[in-house]
Amino acid sequence: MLKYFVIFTFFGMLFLSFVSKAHAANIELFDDKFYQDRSINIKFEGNNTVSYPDFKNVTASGKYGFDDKVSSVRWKIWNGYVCYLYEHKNFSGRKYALRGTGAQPDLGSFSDWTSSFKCMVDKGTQYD
Ligand SMILES: [Ca+2]
Repeated sequence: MLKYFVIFTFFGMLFLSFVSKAHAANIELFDDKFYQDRSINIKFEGNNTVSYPDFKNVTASGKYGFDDKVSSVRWKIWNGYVCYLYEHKNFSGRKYALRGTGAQPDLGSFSDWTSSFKCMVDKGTQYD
């Protein structure tokens, strides 16, 4: 009986870890192009999301303040969610959308602009 319990628990844990991985998001924002210099790693899972209303108050690689710094980004976001980099604090101004899995080594005209960040349920590209 114990044997079956152990086997059941093992596969249960395996299933749970698979499900939680499938519903996890991981976003890395870097100070310099090509994923260099200071960075922050943003993670969330389940039905939670994350928001950073003002990058002046964000600590990146141990140093306080990350406003108008982000120049490259790597991301993995599960289906149905979108994350935005915003030009101004409190999620305003121009925005840059992240969906699915991707990497942008050079944000180009959006480089050194990001002042806030938010992830949410994706309502479609018409809101980008
Ligand atoms: Ca800005």
